[in-house]
Amino acid sequence: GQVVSLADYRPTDFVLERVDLTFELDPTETKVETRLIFHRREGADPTAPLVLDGDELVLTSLLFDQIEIDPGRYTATPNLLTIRDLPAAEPFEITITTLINPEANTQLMGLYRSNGIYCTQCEAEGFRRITYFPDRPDVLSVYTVNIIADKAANPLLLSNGNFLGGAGYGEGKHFAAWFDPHPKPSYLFALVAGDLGLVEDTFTTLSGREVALKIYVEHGKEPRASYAMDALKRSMKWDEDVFGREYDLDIFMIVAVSDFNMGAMENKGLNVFNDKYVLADPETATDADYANIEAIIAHEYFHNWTGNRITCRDWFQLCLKEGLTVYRDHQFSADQRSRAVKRIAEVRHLRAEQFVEDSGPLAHPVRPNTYKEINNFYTTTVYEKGSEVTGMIATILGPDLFKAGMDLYFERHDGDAATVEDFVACFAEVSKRDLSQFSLWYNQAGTPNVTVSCAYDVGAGLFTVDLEQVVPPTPGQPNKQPMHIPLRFGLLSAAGAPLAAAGVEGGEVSGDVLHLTERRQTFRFSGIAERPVLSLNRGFSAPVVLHFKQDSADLALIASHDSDLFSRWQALSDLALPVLCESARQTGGKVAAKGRGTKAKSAAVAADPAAAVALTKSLLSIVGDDSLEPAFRAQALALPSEADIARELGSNIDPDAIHRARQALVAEIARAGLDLFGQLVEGMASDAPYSPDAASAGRRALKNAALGYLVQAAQDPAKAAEAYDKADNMTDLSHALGVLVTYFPETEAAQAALGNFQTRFAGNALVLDKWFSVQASIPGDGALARIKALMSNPGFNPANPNRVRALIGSFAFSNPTGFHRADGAAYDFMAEQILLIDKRNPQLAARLLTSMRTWRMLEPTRAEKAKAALSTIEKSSGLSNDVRDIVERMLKG
Ligand code: DPP
Ligand code: ZN
Repeated sequence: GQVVSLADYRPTDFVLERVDLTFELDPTETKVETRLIFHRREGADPTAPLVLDGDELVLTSLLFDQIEIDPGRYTATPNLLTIRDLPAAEPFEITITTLINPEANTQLMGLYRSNGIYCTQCEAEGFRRITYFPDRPDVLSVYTVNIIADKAANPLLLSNGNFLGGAGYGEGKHFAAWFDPHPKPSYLFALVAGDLGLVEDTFTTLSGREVALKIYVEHGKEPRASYAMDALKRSMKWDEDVFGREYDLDIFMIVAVSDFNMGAMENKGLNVFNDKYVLADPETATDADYANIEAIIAHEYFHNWTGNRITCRDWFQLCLKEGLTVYRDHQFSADQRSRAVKRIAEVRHLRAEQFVEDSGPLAHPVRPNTYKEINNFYTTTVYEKGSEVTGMIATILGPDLFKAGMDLYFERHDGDAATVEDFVACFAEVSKRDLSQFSLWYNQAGTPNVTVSCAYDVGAGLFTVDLEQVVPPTPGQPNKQPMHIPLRFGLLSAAGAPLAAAGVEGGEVSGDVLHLTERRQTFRFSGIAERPVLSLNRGFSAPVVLHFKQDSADLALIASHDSDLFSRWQALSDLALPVLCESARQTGGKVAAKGRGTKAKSAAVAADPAAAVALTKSLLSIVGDDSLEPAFRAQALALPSEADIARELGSNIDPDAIHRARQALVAEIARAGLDLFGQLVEGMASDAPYSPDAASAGRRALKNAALGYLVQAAQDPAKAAEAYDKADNMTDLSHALGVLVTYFPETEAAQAALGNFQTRFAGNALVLDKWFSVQASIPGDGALARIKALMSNPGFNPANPNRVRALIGSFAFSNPTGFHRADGAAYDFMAEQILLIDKRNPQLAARLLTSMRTWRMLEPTRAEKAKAALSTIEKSSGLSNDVRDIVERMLKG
């Protein structure tokens, strides 16, 4: 693949005035007629040819101003159409006819078929698989779309914008015409045709316009779309209330399809969703599913302003719409649910995914400078770190100036294809702050490490905080400049009360935000009457790794008294991680297969007895504190994950040792908290009918977390089996199944539950994904054989991305001991699977391949085996650009 560079950006030579598309739909031979009206851009080279993108296209006719074009004036390949001798100034019309095969389109990019439904996915470069086109986000145009199709099979014909009209078309066909008045780039084009059920509602906007809301799902699934509809209406209202953004068409449609590479797509007026993020009812969806649906419905809706009205100049600016829109959907969810709990979940996810990406071979800036395959940049760095960067702007400016900056951005750039610079300039302007150092967050990859040390001088009443920041080298960026890092903080007295300083020197401190801008910086707080405990990076105000050796007593104080719930959770985590790491180091690589449990158990506690005791005590007191919301207490009980421990260790990773260390600590806490967990399982239970609201979900989360500990303390599946039998909603049912299957996989109880679940939900693919996923995640060497057996289960369909992610994805991403088995067999299996999947769906293959991005952190034996498997992939012929790009970057250096 070719390297595309940000530095090479230049506008097109031709301006596209309008687009008229006519589709004659056919499963294998769809005819697409595209009429494009262009004029040469003022100042452009008067002899420059028109160069249009294509991808696997077949050109059947080409007209210039309605007349067949002279063959000497153009060159067509499946990937490129070049037309020469075009007018210097006046507008002209190009009419292109292509033939495409939706049924054969297994990449799920462009126009394809999902369960008999025609649908499209055009971001980033799928439109060029439909017709030759200037397929780049800075080419905005208005579209008219005519769809002709067999009426019986496709009663529904949809595209962007407003419905113009429709009629019969002879021979059992009919047609529909749509017009989208809002200029848009081709990646926001959408077409859907087929036979679907409909759920309808309306929303009245702040200016009093009534918008028709339509959600299309497979027939019979309509009742499962009501939560999505509710989430949509709440999203529309919230964007008006919080960002002053009103919807701009008379109709907003969502179509749920079952074969989809991403979560969903924000096409103008016609969102297409992975049905996993639309369909929910208590019997089939978990609390987490409901929360995801709410977040993704909101995310795609919010794109209407951040992405569609204001789009990206080029794909390097992807974070401009994605990071910002993730920030917006996070704020929405925080307002709908518990802000602190939401923040904890976000940070867990950020660390588990983005920090890992940022410290490995795939690290790249939030705004990359180059790419070989743009599909590989829909990453957690662009999305989640992009959101964090937006959040830091809000932290630095404060809510009022942040709002003013957003308002300016919407006003100034509505209708534009904008850049990150345009965005940042709005905030610099309203705040009169120089944000040039801050902009390094967009351009420098790598998670900053901030080392902290404190000193207190009782005589002088002076508290000194030394900070040092180091941004590690990342691919292509060996040397880094210091960043502007906004750290929220507080000082606590020994009793846990806030301590105020009389003054501060050494740098900017505004309100509760300390601005670290130098490589090394010392902040001196004066007038401090007693030794304070520093609570730093409250709310995770900056996405950095703190190296701050606070002793267990200080951490315990923060855990029990901080005014910031996030910090309380973080302190617990900081108490747990050293214990877990030390224990993993001690048992790593030298424990025989027999007797692991006992050795590990003693190791967990022996590693640092004081810390282990402080942790257990703090943890149980938080979990037992009825004044705290149950969802928060459940987060506390979740403990750092195996991936968290691996990241903390950083190198020479032995996933088995990490697993043992974590299990030992779980056992220790289960033993110490036995009575409390018993009480919680009873006390958090409810007889009320299921409701997905945050408070009810929080109670279930705490109950289920406590149940998990209880079952492990007893080393007996009976309580989980009982919970499975009693469950009256999918949250409780799938949790009980998970506990049974994860901890007691070979028992009769686990097998019975698996059998029951499979029978009960036969025919419901989304629920069976949970059945595949839970089995794919069972730890240990037996996992690989289980995966292979499950692949021949009739419910497994390798053509459906959700199924592949549920089985192979869960194995690779969520089963460290199974996937990283010491003999490397799972790496070889994954290499085989990647090569097979790549033939069908390169995007999916490339995404699965990133599961091996941490290979260099593994202990040497595993690392060698992982490298060999990656080399096998690299040497294979016929790799897609997607997989080639990822495997080459992973092996480089
Ligand atoms: N559909 C994806 C998202 O909304 C890409 N735009 O993030
Ligand atoms: Zn998005």
